[in-house]
Order: sequence, then structure tokens, then C-alpha cells
Amino acid sequence: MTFDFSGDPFTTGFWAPTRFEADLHDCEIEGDIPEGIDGTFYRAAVDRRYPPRHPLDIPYNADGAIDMFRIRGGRCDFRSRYVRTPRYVAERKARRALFGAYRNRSTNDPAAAGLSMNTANTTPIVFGGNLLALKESSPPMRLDPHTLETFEEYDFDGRMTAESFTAHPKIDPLTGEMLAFSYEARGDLSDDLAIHFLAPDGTLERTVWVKAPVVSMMHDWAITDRHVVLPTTGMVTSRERLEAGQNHWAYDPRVPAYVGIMPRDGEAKDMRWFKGPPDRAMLIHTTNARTVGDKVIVDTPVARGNFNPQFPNLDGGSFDHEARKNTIRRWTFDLASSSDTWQEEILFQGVTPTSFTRMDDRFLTQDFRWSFNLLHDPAFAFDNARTRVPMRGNWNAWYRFDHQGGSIDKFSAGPTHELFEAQFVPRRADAPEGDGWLIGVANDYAEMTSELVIADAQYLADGPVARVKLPFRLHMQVHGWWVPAHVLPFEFGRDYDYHGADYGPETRIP
Ligand code: V55
Ligand code: FE
Repeated sequence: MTFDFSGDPFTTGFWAPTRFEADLHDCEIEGDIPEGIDGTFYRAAVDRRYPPRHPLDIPYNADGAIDMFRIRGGRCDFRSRYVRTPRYVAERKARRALFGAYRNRSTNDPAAAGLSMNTANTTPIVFGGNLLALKESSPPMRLDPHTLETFEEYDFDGRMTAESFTAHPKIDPLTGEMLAFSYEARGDLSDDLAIHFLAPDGTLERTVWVKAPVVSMMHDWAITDRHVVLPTTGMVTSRERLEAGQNHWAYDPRVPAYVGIMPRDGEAKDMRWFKGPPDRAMLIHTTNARTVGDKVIVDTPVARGNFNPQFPNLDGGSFDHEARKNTIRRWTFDLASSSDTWQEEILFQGVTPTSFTRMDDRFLTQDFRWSFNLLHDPAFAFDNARTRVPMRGNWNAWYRFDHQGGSIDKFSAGPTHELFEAQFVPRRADAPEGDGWLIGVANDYAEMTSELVIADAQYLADGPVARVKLPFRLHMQVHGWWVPAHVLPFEFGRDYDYHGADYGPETRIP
């Protein structure tokens, strides 16, 4: 019986599933990792263990794996593990894919009935001593942040009744609280939203339930020191779609943008929904937001149309590559006015930025200046004669964007390299905003290997100060997370024990 991954462009060439787990101590390093970098960089990858069971399945439904780079004193250790989701455990037992199309239960094998669809493939985040591997359509998977062992699908010790949890929770740097939300929070197609407030020790303390004006993909949101900001999108679904075995989402260009704003100490009745035109209804990631007097100001990339060819257009039309381009916009909501809409200013027209935008997270909710963005810059030419496979998304640049002055600084990892999202690492805990480094993974399509690249965030044009070179390739990353050692202490050089077992969802380690 043939058993391979051919037939899916995301599972061939550089993108063939890695299907392995690694422990690599003392990685090879080119250049000098700055001494000030002390902590752990996690990334979530989408890496299939079995060929897709359904012709409409997409990379966003691939198995989640967590990669971990531990850095101290100029040295680096690497570890990677698949997340033992209930899906992983069941498919490993069955020795084949049981789950069908992305977020569509009707396409699953009957053997998957009743099992969680969790893929845990979007964001790794450390909070309250746990590593949470997040997928927006499921509760978090709780992992050991040192061994990457999976403990369980996590309902916050029974406190969370919502059936999903965003891949973009926000940690308030001033209070240490985490705020999060759930959409389709009472199951597929439900218009229930839940907004969660978690104490710094990880306890889920309070949930506010509200109704969404439209059931849509709500991938990211924003918080300020006083408000939460919840944008809907034009990526919609329906019972008919799911019953027909189609993709969970389709893009409807007629759906307007709604943005809900609620005070952090408010109740459901305090949620106020603003309504904008449809060309603002494709927000995937926000950069930052703040409340200034009666105004809530959100800086965010937004596309005017469907952001992702993995999701079809509702009218069946072909994908519009121009409409997917994000511009960086500033949305200003005036809470003192009775207007039901908001002002929009374009800060950056740019060159095809993706929506991957990060900042110095110590300044989340506050006045800020810098964002760090992943995009395609045609000025950084690819050396196609040296690459061994076609380049994929051509995300070849990190841009530092000045939200106050409008200027850009650019980083390239090399002419055969593609980059993933950057993390900002402050030089010291009390360093000024933006004083530190950018770290992230690059793929080298000439060597067919992956690297961790490190740049001085204030001198991006100088190129990498260090490269951690892996002797293998990593799979496509979604998001990453940097955790300084003062937040998550660890012993460098210790072999944290991995028991090698399949931790099923029932396993509970105290
Ligand atoms: C996104 C990613 C997802 C997903 C839904 O980038 C939206 C947006 C990796 O999975 O399921
Ligand atoms: Fe995201």
C-alpha cells in the first residue's frame, strides 16, 4: 500500500512533513549570540503525521508541533515535540488519518466521533507556569514548558465552559493578567463570545458572555489598559457549508466590519458594537491598542479582501492577490460620540506586508513606537539559481515600522532565505522600548535547513549578529513566543526528562 504525502503542495519539497522529534544540545552557532539573551523561544509548527484524509483539507489543519530554542551565555539547545492532542493519540493508534477537512466534523471518520478536533498548532504561550499550545477552535493543550510533554486538553481546572480559546491571548505587561476570548464558544456556528480574565498565577477568574453580530473568524483582538476590542471579519460560515463537507470558512466581501468594545471591568451590557465598511473586515493580527481619554486607538494591519487562499471566496470567484495585501492602519473609536462607526488612517501602504506583526510586548496597551513585521520585499532579490526548491511565500524581510514617524528599517537573512515571524527580546528588563534583538526562524532553500537568526533590533540593515544552524529543516511556523529566564527559570545543561510515552488526554500530572 502506498503511503506518502504527494499531491499536496504544502507536503512536498521543503514542506514535506518532518515527522520527527529532536533533541539537539549545543547547536552550531555562526557569529555571537549576545550575552543578554537568556530565555526560551518557542514556536508552533504545522507538521502532518498522516496524509490528509479529505481533498479539501488545508495546512491550518495539520498536526501541531512545538519547537523550543533555549539560549543562555551565547549557547543554544533545541528540542521539538508533537503535541499529543486527542487527535494525535487516536490517529497514532489507528495508524491513519481519522480527521477530515479543517474544522468540519462531518468529514471525519466515524472512529473520530466525539473526539476533540484540537490541533494545537497556532501559538505557544507560557502563563502561570504552563506552556499552552493554542488553536482558536479548541481549548488550550497544556504542556510542560521544559520537556514539551503534553499533559491534557485544559479547561483551567473546570473554570472554562467555553469550547474554544483564542490563539491570541494578551498578557497585560503592567498587571501580569492574561485576557483571552472564545468565539463559536458554544460549538460550531454558535454566535456566543466569551471574554476571559486570568490572574497572573494562571487562574481563570471571570468570564463575560456576549453575542456576536455575525458568526465569523475572529483570529485576533486587542486590549488596552481599560478596554477589550473584538473585531469580526468577512470570513463566514453556515450550517449548509458544514453539512456539505466544505471548508469551515468562506470569504464574503459584503459582510461589514463590526468591532465590539467593552470596559475591562464591564459586563455584557457594556459591550458597544461599532460598524464599518466591508473593506475593513479582514483583520487577522493587531499590533497594539491604547485608550487615550475617551478614545480607543488600535494600530493594526488590515487587508481589504480575503487574506488567505486556503479559504475560498463565497461567490466561487478566483483569489485576489492584491486584496490580500495588508496595509497598516490606525483605527480611532470615540467613546464620547454617539457615532456607530470609527475613523481610519492608513499609516503604511507598504509592499505586500503579511499580517504577521509583533512589538516590544512590554509596551502592550501603552503608547508605543515600533512594530516588527514580516513581509515580502522585492528589493531583496532571491538567488533562484542556488535554491533547491521553489520559494514558497517569499516572506524575505523583517521590517521595523515607526508608528510615530512612518519610517522603516529592513532585515534580510540572505538571498536563499525565507523568514517567519520575529520575536522582540529586550536588551535588559528595563531597556527602553525597542532596545534589544529580533529573533526568529529562517529557512535556507539552498542548504535545505532551518536556522534561528538574531539581529539587533535597532540596526536591522546590518544583518544577523548570529545564526543558530540546525542540521535539518523545520516545518512551517505559525506563531512564536519568547519567554525570558526571569519569567520561566530553567537549569541550562540539564537533561529535562522526557518519558517518551503517549500522554493521552486523560493523563493528569499534578
Ligand atoms: C489562522 C491560523 C490558523 C487558523 C485560523 O492565521 C486562522 C490565521 C494555524 O491555524 O486555524
Ligand atoms: Fe495568528
